[in-house]
Amino acid sequence: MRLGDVVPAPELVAPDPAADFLLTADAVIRVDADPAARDVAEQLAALLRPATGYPVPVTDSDARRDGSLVLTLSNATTSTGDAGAAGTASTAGTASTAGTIGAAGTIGADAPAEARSGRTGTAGTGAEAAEALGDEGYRLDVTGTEVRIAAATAAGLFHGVQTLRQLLPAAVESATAVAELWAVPGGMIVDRPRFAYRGAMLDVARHFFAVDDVLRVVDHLARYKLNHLHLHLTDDQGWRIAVDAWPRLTEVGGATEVGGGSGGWYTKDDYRRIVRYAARRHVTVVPEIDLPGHTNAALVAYPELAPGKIAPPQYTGTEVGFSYVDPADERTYDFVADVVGEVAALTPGPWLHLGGDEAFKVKGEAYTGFVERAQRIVAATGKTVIGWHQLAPAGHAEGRVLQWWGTNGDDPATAEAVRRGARLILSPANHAYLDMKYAPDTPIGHDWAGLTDVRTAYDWDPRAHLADVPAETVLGVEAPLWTESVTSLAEIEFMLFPRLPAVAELGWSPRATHDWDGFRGRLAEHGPRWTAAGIAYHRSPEVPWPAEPEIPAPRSAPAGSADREAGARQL
Ligand code: TNX
Repeated sequence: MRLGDVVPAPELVAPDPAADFLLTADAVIRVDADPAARDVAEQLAALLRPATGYPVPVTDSDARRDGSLVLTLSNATTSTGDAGAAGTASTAGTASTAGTIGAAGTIGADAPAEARSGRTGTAGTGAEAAEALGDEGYRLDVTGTEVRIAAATAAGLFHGVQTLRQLLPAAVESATAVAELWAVPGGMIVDRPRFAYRGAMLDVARHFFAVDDVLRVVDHLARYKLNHLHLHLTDDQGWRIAVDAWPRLTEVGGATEVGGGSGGWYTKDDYRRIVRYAARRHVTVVPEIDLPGHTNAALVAYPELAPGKIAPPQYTGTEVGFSYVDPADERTYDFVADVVGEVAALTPGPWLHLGGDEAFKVKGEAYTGFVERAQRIVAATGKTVIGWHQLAPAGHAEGRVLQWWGTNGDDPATAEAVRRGARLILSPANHAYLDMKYAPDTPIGHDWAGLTDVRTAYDWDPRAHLADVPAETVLGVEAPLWTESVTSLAEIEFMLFPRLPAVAELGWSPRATHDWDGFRGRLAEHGPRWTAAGIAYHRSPEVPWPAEPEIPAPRSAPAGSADREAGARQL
């Protein structure tokens, strides 16, 4: 591994080839006495133990004991390598150069403007450094004697751990112990995100996915420093979240899915489990209740919400745009208030997504009037509204965010909503929709927005994508996975990998690092990691994957893996 071979590309990389670190059986993690930091340390230990077979105890940083891995919230910079010294190592030649670090440890004037804006101060000293690292940044120092991750927050430490994970050999992803030299390339990384909102969406409505599948998707997000999981919880084909005041939503509305399967739904405890698991990984859950369209499952359960009060038939097909809750009936707003209220109460994050897309039969003022009322209902719960960009014509609500999913990059209604105060999440369907096929022969997926190979997923700029909107109104990016044709975890992973890391890099890395050739080279090294982690990915021909298998044999090799064993030292 080289120090810069990280996805998403770090902001600043200063390799020191003389300072490689070797993780050995006596490794100890020392961490500050802060519960959230301690939890990150425990997660690092849990990551290292299976593959290394080492005990990797976690201790307090004030314990009188050497620790080879150090996680620290305070004292962000009294680390082994001071930034000045490390800064003399040129970043030129690393794949992910985002500017250089000056001799005094300041982020150099040649760093990209966006990397510096609002981030004065140095990467090298005391409180200023912590401030420079922000809410999610971290600094990683690797020397011959220790690995030190410093950050202002536990989230920053967590992201630093994900970087360290990628700097270890691919075999670190193995669930069983393997013989390997656990070397980490020496030097320093200072890193922080370009955008505050970096997400992926999973549609659990078209096909239902069990809690454990969702947790694994959270792991995938966390690996690539994505910090939001948007769950599309309701649609024509199924209602997936329990609402106490309206129990038939799940009992009746949860029993269907595309293709006629038996569907499923999350109890409140299931949902809490997802939220908790995500929070530990510094991922915020964004629940979506899609209104007023995409509501057939709710109408089957409660015909009183349907126009004409007549229950429609269950729907397990894949058409869109035909269903809607009756915007002219007061009962509809009781329903919205109950559902939004219960979902908001279950959700610690600040967002609540109202959908709003493809409500073709609710037109003009009926639509904007419904949305404005629904926005007020959300605001009353203390949450901030997100909606698909179709919400644009409705009046502004404090803080609201529109999620752009168009394909032409030009929408006067959205630009006007931004002028009235809306902010944006970018999910252009022709780049960021992970349900699009990679190529004509991709066995699952759609092609209505075109084919999306890895380069297409990677080659766009969220800040410059939409016409007539100021760059600073872009909160970030999200990669949605709609699941009309996606039926299993393996299929989810096939669509996510390798494109999810491409979108993650757009969300995290400074624009100055953007380089297709550099990206695909770095990405290629992740193939063996995914294999070791049991992730079935799409071997896109655009990426120079190393030959598989690359992973040393497990301690007890499964039958038929004799060729894997060859060359691997058995423990
Ligand atoms: C459009 S994108 C939809 C979804 C479909 C998707 C399929 C959006 C907000 N609505 O209902 O699942 O296309 O790609």
